[in-house]
Amino acid sequence: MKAGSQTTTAYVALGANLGDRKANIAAAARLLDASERITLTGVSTLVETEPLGPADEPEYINAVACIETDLSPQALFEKMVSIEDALGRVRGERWSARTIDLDLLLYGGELISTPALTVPHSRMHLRSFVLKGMCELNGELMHPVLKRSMNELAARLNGGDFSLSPDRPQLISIAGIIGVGKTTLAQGLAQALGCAMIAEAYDTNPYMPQVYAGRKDLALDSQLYFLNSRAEQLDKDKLAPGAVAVGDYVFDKEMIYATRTLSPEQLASYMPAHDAVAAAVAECVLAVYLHDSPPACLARIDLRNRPYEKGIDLPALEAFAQDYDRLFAGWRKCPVIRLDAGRFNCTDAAQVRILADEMRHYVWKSPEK
Ligand code: A4P
Ligand code: MG
Repeated sequence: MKAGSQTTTAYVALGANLGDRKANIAAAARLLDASERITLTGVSTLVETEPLGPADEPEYINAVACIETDLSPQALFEKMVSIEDALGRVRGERWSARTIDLDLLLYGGELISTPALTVPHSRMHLRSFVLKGMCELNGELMHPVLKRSMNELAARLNGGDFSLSPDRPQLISIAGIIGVGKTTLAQGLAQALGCAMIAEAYDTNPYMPQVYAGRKDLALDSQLYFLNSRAEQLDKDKLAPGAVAVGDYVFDKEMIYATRTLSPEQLASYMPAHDAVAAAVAECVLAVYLHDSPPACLARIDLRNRPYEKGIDLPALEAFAQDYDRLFAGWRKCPVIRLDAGRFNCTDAAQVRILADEMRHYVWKSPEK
């Protein structure tokens, strides 16, 4: 590179699932570095990854390269295509197996949207095989559109790789313990996104007041009522593919509540009913885990003053908080946005709108008409 020239830091995703995959990645990095006006400054650890997309594809080796360049984004992209060609890339179907794939992830903080080039890469925030490499190279770097660090974006995926598909209902589920503000947030988000809201049938459960008043013998009826009403609301065949909806609960809370509130005998009767409907329930494409300290949630419960919630105490809320933490520690079904209700005000329309805008990048969006 010419001395004194202004350079930009750019990040390039490297992927290969044909031939000698490691050698192809190494050769691509070498060819980038050997290119005029490009200096390679780092390559992340090579990782072997399951193919995202069509089944029956060979596994990938992925990595991320960091470069300094004074080429324009378009010229850099052309150079990347010529390196793919030099390494024998044969262009077949989209997402078909390839000796090498080079994608431009970031070019400084620039936003580029042309027919040939979208930067930041439009799917990088959904792919752990990209974000892990980014975190190694510069975890604190901000995504210029999402305004979140690479570390934070990677944590949302918990090691998973996701793609957006119009074939699934675009269900966004808000999760968290009683009193944390799920319904308020779901209402605000549905309004900001201009989509349907699915509200838990909380007040209509005829058994709830008695169960809260100590009628343990009715716990199974109450749980089955919730199970059936949730399964009906979230039935995959009823929610339209591609349509966005926000729910104020995550279906998986069923098992948390069943395990905490049912006796072993009741749980044994409950499980077959659960398993019979669970498979027909639409899985969310995005979860929001709203959390707050159990005492703060208890204060909100006191404030709303529902008669049958009087019996809820701190140890019970703490137990549920632990269950939710455990659920999301192992969650791999979809990306999870964690929100601290102590800092995020669910009733602040401006804050909710910003969150809604961020969430649009995690749901499939119909092409502009
Ligand atoms: N394009 C637009 N923006 C960019 C950009 N920032 N970087 C256009 C690169 N290309 C960009 O690319 C398809 C079109 O995207 C081009 O016309 C380009 O102008 P391509 O490289 O010709 O074809 P592709 O790679 O099959 O498609 P695409 O959309 O780049 O697919 P992806 O997103 O790269 O996915 N699973 C694992 N585990 N690891 C992988 O690396 N990669 C893919 C391909 C699928 N599954 C994978 C992996
Ligand atoms: Mg590509």
